[in-house]
Amino acid sequence: QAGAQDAYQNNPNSRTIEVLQSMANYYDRVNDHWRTTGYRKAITTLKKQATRITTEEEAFQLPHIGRRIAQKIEEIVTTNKLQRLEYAQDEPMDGALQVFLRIYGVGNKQAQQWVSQGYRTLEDIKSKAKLNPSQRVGVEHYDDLNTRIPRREVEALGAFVRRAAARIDAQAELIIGGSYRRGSTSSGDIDFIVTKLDTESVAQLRPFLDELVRALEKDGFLTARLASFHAGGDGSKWHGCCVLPKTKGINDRDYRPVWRRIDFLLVPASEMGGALIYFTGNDIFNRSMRLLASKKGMRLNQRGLYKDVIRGPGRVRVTEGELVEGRDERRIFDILGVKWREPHERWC
Ligand code: DCP
Ligand code: MG
Ligand code: MN
Repeated sequence: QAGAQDAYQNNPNSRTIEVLQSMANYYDRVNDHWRTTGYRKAITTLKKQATRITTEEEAFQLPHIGRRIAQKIEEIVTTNKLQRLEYAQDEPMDGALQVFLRIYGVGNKQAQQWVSQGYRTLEDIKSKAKLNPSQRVGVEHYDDLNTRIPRREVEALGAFVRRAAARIDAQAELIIGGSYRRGSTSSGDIDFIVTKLDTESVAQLRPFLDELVRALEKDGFLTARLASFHAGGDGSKWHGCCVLPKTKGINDRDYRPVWRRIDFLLVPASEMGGALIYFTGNDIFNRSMRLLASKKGMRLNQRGLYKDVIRGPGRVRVTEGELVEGRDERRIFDILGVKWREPHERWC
């Protein structure tokens, strides 16, 4: 997907990786996070191999590859396919479930409920299911919102937003994070990190965001506001949809408005380092950094790195700890004792 990640095309295990990726995608669609992560880690390991891995035993020796995935690797090499994947793709019930799970704002429980109510197609959902406003947007713009955004369009969307931002407050700074910052050739959405010099709280940034959103809605650029999947709003996140107007060299041939997902994340300057790490991802890289911090008696979250965190039984946190570093991304790596990794190296 991303620049550095394309290297596997020339990898001796590229076919195996491709099939395992389909399995990971399948488990991702059915929200099986555990198996999705297992497959993604195995893929990361395989991408690093210089030789072709052909047997279960060979595969099992490698890091992050367990017995079951090792068996599947041998099956792929021997038969050029994977029985389990073909079952997954054949299950018609599952087909509907997978379609529903890709609607914005729809989780496993909701999707399964619709399947058990006898709904099978998006048309069924559109005409018969009870939808909240976010899910309604998700259904109406299903194809657009499930299409990845080419990097050049992410840049054009970014330029549009920056121009509007500069008219409101020349001091405001907007950084595109997420997969774009990791160098991906395409992104699922556009993630804006919004900050300003000398800010120490989200509240100091909120008026700017409110004004920016109003201006972009007036321009017809922002087309919908979406409820956050994960509740617990401190007002630091804004989710919605946007449409790039006709722009030369980007979408001017046979123009039609294409709906894209856009996120704004408000980050005070004092927390920029923690936020940059978190919102650059990817999610698995973040998980490993957090785990590392916790092993060193520290805690890493999207606001910074904390020390003297006291944990009780089951690693449950007893105290918040003291902030060690929030502002500087590099220093957080340093204090954790890990070598600095450029954003494009952070996909595992
Ligand atoms: N993130 C995370 N854990 C999650 C969700 C997000 O650590 N469960 C972090 C890492 C992500 C970043 O937030 O890189 C942005 O989230 P996105 O869902 O937008 O993911 P990406 O930008 O990485 O990928 P995509 O191209 O699909 O948007
Ligand atoms: Mg993203
Ligand atoms: Mn996002």
